[in-house]
Amino acid sequence: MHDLGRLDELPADYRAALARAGLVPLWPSLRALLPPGQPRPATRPMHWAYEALRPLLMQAGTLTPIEKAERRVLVLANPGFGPGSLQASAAMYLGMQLLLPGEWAPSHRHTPNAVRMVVEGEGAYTTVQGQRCPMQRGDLILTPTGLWHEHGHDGTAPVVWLDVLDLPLVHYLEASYHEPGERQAVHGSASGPLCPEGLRPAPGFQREGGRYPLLRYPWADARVALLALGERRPAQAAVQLEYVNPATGGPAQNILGFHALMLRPGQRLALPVRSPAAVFHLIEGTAEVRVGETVFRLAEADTCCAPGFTPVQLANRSADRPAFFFVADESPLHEKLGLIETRSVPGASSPTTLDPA
Ligand code: GTQ
Repeated sequence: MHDLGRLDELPADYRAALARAGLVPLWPSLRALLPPGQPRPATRPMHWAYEALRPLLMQAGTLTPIEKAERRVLVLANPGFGPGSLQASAAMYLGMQLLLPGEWAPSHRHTPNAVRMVVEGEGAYTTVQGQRCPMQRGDLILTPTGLWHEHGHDGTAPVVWLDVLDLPLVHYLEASYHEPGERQAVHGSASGPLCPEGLRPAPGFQREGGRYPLLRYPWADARVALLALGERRPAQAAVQLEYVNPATGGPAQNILGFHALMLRPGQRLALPVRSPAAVFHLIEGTAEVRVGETVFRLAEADTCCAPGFTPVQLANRSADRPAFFFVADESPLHEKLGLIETRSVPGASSPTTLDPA
């Protein structure tokens, strides 16, 4: 492929005239905008060890009272987006949030969708649109776009959770804002799954706020389901559950997708190369995550991210215990935009898939 003309090859007076007219020549930027063969993601493979992050988060607990923070969060910032980055990938924001006993993170609602993956501690809860969602380790709690939410803590030790939001995308679209609210009246508890597998609420009998009938996905249930799936399908490599919206059968939220994945003892799993970026959070066990040429060793509560179009391999470093991951990715967004791509792993012989249909 031949080189295209550069900006500095153009006469200075011509460049100045273009700038005055609000015009920019395309050709110096064409290859960066449309690189050959595949995108050049800004997202870098990154690993955030909980052991390193935790003391800094606890320090934030003494440095900044909740009233001065509203949400006491350290953002897992991907340096690929420059210093001061507030994103993990193009569409995903990750933050570790700390709530101390007795603290209160006041009610608000906003346009970005959020989920919480509970990392440590007992006794906290999120109230979503009047539904009280207890927070236990590994639970997934949804706060979809536009729903009121606030966090409280009746326990005795710090509670930490991982926030996953589509904030970078919504902000890029100039659609991000929030509204502060009053403390919510609680009129229900989202303490268990609404329906067993194969059943879903019939229209007219849905809980209030029927677009999102399920707001809390308890880890205890997901873990049991993964173990059962692994046992019943011994030949299946990827033992994986998707968090879905029982009202639609589709992804739990519109923009980001969420899965729970189990690696059998000693298992190594090569994931298909896909267009969306992905985040891997180790709920339980000990694991290795290989992202392209980069290898991360994950301990419990560690988080890492992988750009799209990059081979990812997961491995369980334990020979006798399963490992459990929470996976977040941008696949619902790519599906909706018609951009989703799955490619063969390099070295494999099957052809590149450009059209998932
Ligand atoms: O808990 O509502 O990490 O509004 C970032 C923005 C958490 C929250 C974040 C938020 C929240």
